[in-house]
Amino acid sequence: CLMESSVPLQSYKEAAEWILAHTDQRPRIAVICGSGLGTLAETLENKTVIPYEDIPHFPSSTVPGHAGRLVFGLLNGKQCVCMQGRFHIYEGYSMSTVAFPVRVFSLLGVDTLIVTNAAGGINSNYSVGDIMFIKDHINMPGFCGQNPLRGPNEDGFGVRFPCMSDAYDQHLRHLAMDCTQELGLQDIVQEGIYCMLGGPSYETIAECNMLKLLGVDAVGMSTVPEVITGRHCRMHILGISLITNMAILSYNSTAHANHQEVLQTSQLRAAALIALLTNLVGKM
Ligand code: R1P
Repeated sequence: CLMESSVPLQSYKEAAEWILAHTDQRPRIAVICGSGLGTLAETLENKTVIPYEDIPHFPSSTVPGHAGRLVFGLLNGKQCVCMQGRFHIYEGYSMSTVAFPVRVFSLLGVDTLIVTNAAGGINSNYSVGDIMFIKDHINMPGFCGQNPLRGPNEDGFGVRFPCMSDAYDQHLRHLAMDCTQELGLQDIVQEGIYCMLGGPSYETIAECNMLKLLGVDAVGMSTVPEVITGRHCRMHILGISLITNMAILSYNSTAHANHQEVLQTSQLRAAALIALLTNLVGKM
């Protein structure tokens, strides 16, 4: 098992103070854009764009489809901050480093976190291009001790033993469901369980079948660290997986999972997701 190294409290504070000094915008909503989903940030009005490398202690994005910038601006009239690019443990970051921006957002005054990702469909009723609202997750790396809250508890952010049975806000999920009806997207919407694996190798056929047995609907390599950290500091969370490819469950399949396919599907559905989030944020 990997050891978790916790981030010093001072680093969060210095990052937040730097950001507060570089923008007048004070959003209460943060959006983490998954693989290939960063175009949402382009649609904000009155943008302030801050590259991650300018912010003290901020990690760097190393994955294609993750630009590595914070974009502040108005989405449907509401102040938001978008992470155009997230961090993953397979990049070599600890869980707490992956979730570093979430605590910084909390210090900025953010209380609602929308987390998006590209995921592989495990549920056989799903299709490529489906939008899945996450109702629960499985922290597979957590089974061997990987958790962003590992290490001394920061009482200023939250309690030592946070509850996770309500990690994904039901009210936000229902609101998002209403938006999909309004936009005529109901036929491509699902609600399910997301499982995080460490990556970067995609799942084997045996692993996919195991996840199916466990009741997993979609699998990916992200989201869980940010959600645990966000719930720890009492944020309301909406999780959205875009099903960018179907997991390979049969040894007869000739398909091969690849990041190009993931990015292509993201591009295909970017407009629908942008419409959904724009509509939703307007209702918040
Ligand atoms: C694999 O194609 C990449 O897509 C997903 C996986 O987690 C992995 O990083 O990206 P996001 O979860 O960041 O959307």
